[in-house]
Amino acid sequence: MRAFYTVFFCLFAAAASQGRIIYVDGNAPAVNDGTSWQNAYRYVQDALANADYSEKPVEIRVAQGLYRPDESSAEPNGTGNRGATFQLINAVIVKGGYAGLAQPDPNARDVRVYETILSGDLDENDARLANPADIWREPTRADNCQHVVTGSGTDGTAILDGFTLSAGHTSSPGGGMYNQQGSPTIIDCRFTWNCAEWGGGMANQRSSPTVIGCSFEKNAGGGGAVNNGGDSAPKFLNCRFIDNVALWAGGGAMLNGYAGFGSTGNPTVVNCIFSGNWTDRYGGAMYNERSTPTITNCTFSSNAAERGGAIYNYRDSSSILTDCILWGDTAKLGGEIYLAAYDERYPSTISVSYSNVQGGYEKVGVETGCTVQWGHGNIETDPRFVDLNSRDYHLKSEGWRWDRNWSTWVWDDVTSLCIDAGNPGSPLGGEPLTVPADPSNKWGQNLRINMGAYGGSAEASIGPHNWALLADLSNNGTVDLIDFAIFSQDWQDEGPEEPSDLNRNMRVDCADFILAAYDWLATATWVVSPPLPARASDPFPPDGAVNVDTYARLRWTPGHNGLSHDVYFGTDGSSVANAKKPSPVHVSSTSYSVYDPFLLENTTYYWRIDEVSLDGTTKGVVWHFTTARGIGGGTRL
Ligand SMILES: [Ca+2]
Ligand SMILES: [Ca+2]
Ligand SMILES: [Ca+2]
Ligand SMILES: [Ca+2]
Repeated sequence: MRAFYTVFFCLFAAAASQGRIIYVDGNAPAVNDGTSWQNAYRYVQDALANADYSEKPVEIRVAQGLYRPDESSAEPNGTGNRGATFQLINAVIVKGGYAGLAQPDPNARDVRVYETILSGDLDENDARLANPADIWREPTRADNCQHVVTGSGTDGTAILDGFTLSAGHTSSPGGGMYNQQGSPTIIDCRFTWNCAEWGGGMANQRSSPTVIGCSFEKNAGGGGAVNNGGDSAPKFLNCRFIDNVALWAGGGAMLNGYAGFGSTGNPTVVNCIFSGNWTDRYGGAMYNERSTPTITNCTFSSNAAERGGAIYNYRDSSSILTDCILWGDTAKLGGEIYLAAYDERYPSTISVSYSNVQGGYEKVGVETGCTVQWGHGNIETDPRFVDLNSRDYHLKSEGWRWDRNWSTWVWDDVTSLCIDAGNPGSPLGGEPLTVPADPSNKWGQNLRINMGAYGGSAEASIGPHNWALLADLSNNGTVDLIDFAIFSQDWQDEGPEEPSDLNRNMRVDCADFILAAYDWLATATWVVSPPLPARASDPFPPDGAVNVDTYARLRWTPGHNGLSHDVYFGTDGSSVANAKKPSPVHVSSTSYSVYDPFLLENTTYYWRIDEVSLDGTTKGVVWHFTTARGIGGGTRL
């Protein structure tokens, strides 16, 4: 799948860039024909109009600055028409982020440094807001254009690359971008402060755009950032969904399908981060209705809802989660996942495997008739994100971890259990096998794909040596009969991403079994042996006591974690010291910390208490005492 995106992207990017280039720069000195930076158009609409009747492919380069869809050379002050929109065109790539005439090299490109904004604020009067939940009723937005960009009627050769889309505002779907039967390619764009009834940032109706490397921040609507309906099957790869809010229905970041709106939305979501999205309804990050999203290598954290802090599946929905992390989301019901039924005929399901889900299987909210398919390899443990405050969801590692602030590989004092814990049969994708500072893998080793948004990417953390085991299919830290059972289930299966396909050649056979055999009965380094019980102490009669009554009973203070006590007792000190079960001096195994011996007068006895737990035995020290010379002659204990 990852390879597909790369090929797809390169193909069309290359094709489009071989055609003629049209230039746009709002700072161009005069109204021009767009043939060079010096002769650049001032308005994006002029370039689109030119491209529309030109021989394809065409590339449009847009310099930094702000562009509105109602402005053109014919209407330099804008028409104020709320229906104005930037309509994408097949075989036309529109690229923002150029330095333009403001810099010595106008072709210098950096989409963040030379931000190129497509804005729906036609009257330039939008009030600044702190909370995206306030956009909907904000009067200064009522005059904004409805869809900043429209991709309707396009295919993947219509490409938008490197823009900020902002201030779209509509009581219909798709404030930032609306696609009706259109499947454009959207790369490296930022959707922010857009608002719509459905899909504040983007709405897809019978549309399957490919959305790569985009961020959706602080958009609002039913489905705060994105709504997918009408059997749309868009692809979201390497995207970030941050602080979006669903004002109704739910899906702080994404709403797939909705009964009042139309059929289903079945997106493929890979390597995406969902953080800080919220709704006081259902699905902090994602709401699914009659929909089947496929979610792979994604991280959900700090999303919030009334039900389903991360994901809410309703009415005949079934999502498939693999290699994901759902941690730190909150809801009254179903902190991470909630499954709701419309009625008994339309239950919903979710399939989860090789994922780290807070609360685990038990905390999934499940209504009557709904089912959780809890697959192999799920774990529940602190994912050890680098920093929650700055939302750095890279995974800490004592091997190597990508530091996004310094753009270099560093290491931490702990290692995330999500590293090398993804599906063993999944290709590593873009994960590095080594880092430049460690070409021979002295400090790290990459065996399997990681869980979370950076799994399968060039920024995937590398664990220390022997951190995980290739054949630990159950992710419990050892390779044993549980893994063998999974292996048996997969035996002779063919196809991608079978967990037991350890050499990842699409077939589970003897070659994989040999790899599994290498790991047989091995233990991952992170498996810490449970503590043995503490030693028994505080003997009674006290160690070395004399003149002890022959009716005395032995007592001691049990060691912490001890479940039972092996009592060794006799008159030969070295026998008691060295005895192991079975032995004549092993006189009792008891859960009580008391033993009633038969004692003779004037005799020295030796005893030892071993504390026993399921994890092992802690041998005690040898104590001794001596009994009194005659009945009644000693101290009554
Ligand atoms: Ca406005
Ligand atoms: Ca890995
Ligand atoms: Ca295992
Ligand atoms: Ca194989």
